[in-house]
Amino acid sequence: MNKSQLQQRDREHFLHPFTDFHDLGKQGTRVITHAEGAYIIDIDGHRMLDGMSGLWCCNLGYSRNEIADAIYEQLKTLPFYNSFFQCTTVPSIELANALAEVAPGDMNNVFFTGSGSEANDTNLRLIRRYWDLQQQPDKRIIISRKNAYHGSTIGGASLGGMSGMHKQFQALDYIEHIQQPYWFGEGGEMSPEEFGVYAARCLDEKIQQLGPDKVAAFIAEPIQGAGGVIIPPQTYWPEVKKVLDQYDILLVMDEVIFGFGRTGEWFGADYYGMQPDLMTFAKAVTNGYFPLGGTMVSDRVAEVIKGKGGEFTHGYTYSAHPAACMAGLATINILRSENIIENVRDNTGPYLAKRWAELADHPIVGEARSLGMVGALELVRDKGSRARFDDDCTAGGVCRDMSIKNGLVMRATGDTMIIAPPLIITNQQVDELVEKARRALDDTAEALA
Ligand code: PXG
Repeated sequence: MNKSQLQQRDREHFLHPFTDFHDLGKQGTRVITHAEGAYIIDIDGHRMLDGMSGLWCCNLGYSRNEIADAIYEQLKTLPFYNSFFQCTTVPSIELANALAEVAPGDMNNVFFTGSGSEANDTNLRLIRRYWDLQQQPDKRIIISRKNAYHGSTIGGASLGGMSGMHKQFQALDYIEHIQQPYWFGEGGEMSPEEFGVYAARCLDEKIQQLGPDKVAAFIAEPIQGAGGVIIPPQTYWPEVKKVLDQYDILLVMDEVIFGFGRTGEWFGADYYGMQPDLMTFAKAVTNGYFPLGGTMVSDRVAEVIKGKGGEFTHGYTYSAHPAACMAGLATINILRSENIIENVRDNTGPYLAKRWAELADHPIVGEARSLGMVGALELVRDKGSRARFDDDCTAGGVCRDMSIKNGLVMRATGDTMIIAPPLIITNQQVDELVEKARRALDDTAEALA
């Protein structure tokens, strides 16, 4: 089938996620057919450096046959068995143990799911179960942040703080959203350091307003990913820690994007020196090769839910799918044996930081920020006032298209351009990425002039 036939069939039967179906029907889809290393190739043979690791998941890139082989071997040996009814499988036991080894501190227990959204739904169930068993059933409210992304199930989307999503469904009524630590967009006249403290104090204010005896948990991504790679000011997490230390409230860190090395540490919690009670993961745990998610549970929480008996009435058919677990084991094995994360911390991360920061001199860039293997560019019409090109933030879409034309997958969230390249990217490929991003910026400036 040729490209237009495929696009036609796509249009007729395939409802894509987070997509304006009408628009997509008009424009036609990009058909991606191959991938190798850090590159994807479309049906026209157009080769693009994948600055988004698929969708924040292919941290090791696309050519890791060890993972594919591990999945295939497992599918031939035991393609499926469940872990309900006192059953288990060897891959799921092995992966649970491997995860306990790499997770921060005392996060020694794991509940497996099929995705990040399901894992956050699991967190909702675990949080309630924990406080019920602690004889504190009034602790019900969960505090999250505006513009957070925690998935797209009803639970995940309720936890998330994306207003566009909230308009299209009825959110759970026990979740409250506070200020996000987005200095460039919302810091006003404050310095980043002042704003970091301010955003963390909003948590304290909210807890006091609701009553600490009513608040069950605070959930946050270490760095907001889908919200626009919002790297909090360095003052933010230490101040949040101070706030949480005063109250008996669980901390849930959602590491779906930052887990497995993206900051140059295993988890964002490690990078920021935080000790969560629950920790969501998905995506890069299998390098995106097989759907798998889950939540890591600290000993503090596990002692209660394991110790006080009674069935935890929750689980999914594909919880701990053996082939997914083999993909996870193969991925962790590569991350460890090839020192991939250390290389991001000591070599490619600092190099990306240096090269990415150079883009701040571009006339339409208001800020260029990065950390580990993520980066963001804020597109502005006026650098001084941080004014955008228009209220609808259409510059981002233009820049994304220009970027793809120039052979780089860079994503737009509004007028914030974001990258999360595979952790295996070399410094030479970082140069290529930055050069292509600069060309995309030039083309965008010209198109918007
Ligand atoms: N938590 C976080 C922090 C995420 O980034 C999820 C939960 C949900 O995971 P699942 O596996 O259910 O998708 C995510 C997912 C984007 C984009 O546009 C980001 C995600 C998903 C789809 C698109 O950046 N993150």
